[in-house]
Amino acid sequence: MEGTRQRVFVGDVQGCSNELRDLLERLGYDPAMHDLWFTGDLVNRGPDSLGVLRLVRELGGNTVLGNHDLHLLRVAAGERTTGRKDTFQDVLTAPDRGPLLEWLRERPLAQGWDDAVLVHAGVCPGWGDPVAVAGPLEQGIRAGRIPWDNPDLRFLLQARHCNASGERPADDEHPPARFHPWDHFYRGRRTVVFGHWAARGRVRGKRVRGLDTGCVWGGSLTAWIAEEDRFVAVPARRTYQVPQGK
Ligand SMILES: [Mn+2]
Repeated sequence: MEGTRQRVFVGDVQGCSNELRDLLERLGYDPAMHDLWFTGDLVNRGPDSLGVLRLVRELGGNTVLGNHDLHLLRVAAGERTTGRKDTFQDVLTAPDRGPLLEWLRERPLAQGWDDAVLVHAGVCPGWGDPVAVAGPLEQGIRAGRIPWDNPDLRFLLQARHCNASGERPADDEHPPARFHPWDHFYRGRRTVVFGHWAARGRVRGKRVRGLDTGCVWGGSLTAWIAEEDRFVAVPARRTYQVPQGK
């Protein structure tokens, strides 16, 4: 593949800047050769949300928004207060808070290529093109009106299980039998790259690649190189959070 640019997709970093550096070194990351994309949730729960945002921008990386990224934007806008487990205070008090949050606010919710689609959590069974679904939601976010209660936004950001109609269970950890992981119903042509589901871990399905391997929970940080259909991972240096529901 020499001479061909490669897309490198990285799973949920959640403030694990050291592991991100480890992974980039393992990949031999080269901006002249690689397009760097993230599955979202760059921030929160981990030790260095600020460092991750700065690093991703310096590297010329890009991301779709995750639920934690949007939570940060809502807190910064005064729409929400921080929770006990939030660890992004470093971003809120940083001297470069303005440009970092502005950059984050302008990230897409879905990004498409001829052969792939990147979202944070999932693609709903009823959707045609997830990028078209995301468009108006992105416009709202950029205009400072985060449509938090919009079911399409919730699906993009938070879905794990759903039924054939795209409805999500009340309890995503112990769903009734008619509910399955959302990709069970996925019939699209393009490969969906996603994160958000650390408990499920790495997924290699038919036209689906899941990359959240729970680095912040002491798992690993995983990348998928699209042009080689190859996973690369580095272990977490330590367990930053003990799982007890997110
Ligand atoms: Mn998430």
